[in-house]
Amino acid sequence: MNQHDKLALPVGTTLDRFIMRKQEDFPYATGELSQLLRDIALAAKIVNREINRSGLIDIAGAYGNRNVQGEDQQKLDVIANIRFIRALRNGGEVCTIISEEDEEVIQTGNVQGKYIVAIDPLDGSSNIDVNVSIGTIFSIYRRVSPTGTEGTMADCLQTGTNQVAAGYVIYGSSTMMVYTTGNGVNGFTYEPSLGEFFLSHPQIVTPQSGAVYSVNEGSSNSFSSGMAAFVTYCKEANYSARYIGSLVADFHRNLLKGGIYIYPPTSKSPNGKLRLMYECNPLAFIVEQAGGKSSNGRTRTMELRPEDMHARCPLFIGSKELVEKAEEFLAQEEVVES
Ligand code: P6P
Repeated sequence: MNQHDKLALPVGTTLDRFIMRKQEDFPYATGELSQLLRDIALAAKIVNREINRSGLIDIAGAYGNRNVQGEDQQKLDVIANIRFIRALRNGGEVCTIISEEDEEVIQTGNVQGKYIVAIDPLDGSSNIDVNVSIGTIFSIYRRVSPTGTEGTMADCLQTGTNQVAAGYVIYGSSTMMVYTTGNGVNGFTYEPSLGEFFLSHPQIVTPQSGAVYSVNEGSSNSFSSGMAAFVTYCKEANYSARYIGSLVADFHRNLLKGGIYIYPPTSKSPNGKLRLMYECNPLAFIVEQAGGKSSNGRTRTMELRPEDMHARCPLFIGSKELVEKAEEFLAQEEVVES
């Protein structure tokens, strides 16, 4: 353990200083991942400003296009996508990007870049016009192909266990960036007047259990018997139902207070609605680093093999005991139905 580990960095440390000090914990670190994290934070500051102004200038509302998901693209979706791609391209560390807003991979031209980024630039964007918290979710992988060439599909379709970093930005009552590089989870709160993120939630550990379940019960007619049984269990245990309809907001609350978020298979979304590469895997990395659990109801999220960049998967994520309880109910349905 070097001297830095002994000195847990104090609340109020800037994100820049935190990244630099943590890099010193890795003697062979060359600073590229540190720079990449800074690039993401810079784009987040710019997007934060656009979001905060969106009510005042005409950039809220639908863009008139539909993204690869067939969802109405909101103007801020497009702006956020442009901002993050530009920051990652200009930063030079990323060779290829997977974005929820783009059907094809984005080659940045940085053929010497060692990293791949999978990103949902603005998740929950349907909530923009009603001033509900929204978020950015990102995963970072090291490329497996040699530098000097464009990133390949093999670089992009890695399992979540290969992530070198993951994080999210929540644009809420305050804006926060929460991320992990595999050594715990830390949260930084943005001070707009200073233009800085400051360490506010060091070494986040999620409660092993909780009394909150987050699922859209409007889809309950198409829940499996095991899923329906788990929801009944939660009601009989007098848990609170909390569903904001914005993944990052629901996840963040449950991470700090305990609880489970579920997007199960439904008749409308037989594989669930959420995307493995830039929604489920990054949050799974974070929750595991915070002592929680994430699966598709049976298999650990980060071990799911991505069939394509925009593959969907069911998501059961949050406090370890609640995820395991939900998995028990699903396992029982297999026994009953087999
Ligand atoms: P539903 C937002 O579109 C999103 O991707 C997540 O942020 C959110 O949790 C989920 O979809 C809401 O989906 O089908 O419950 O409206």
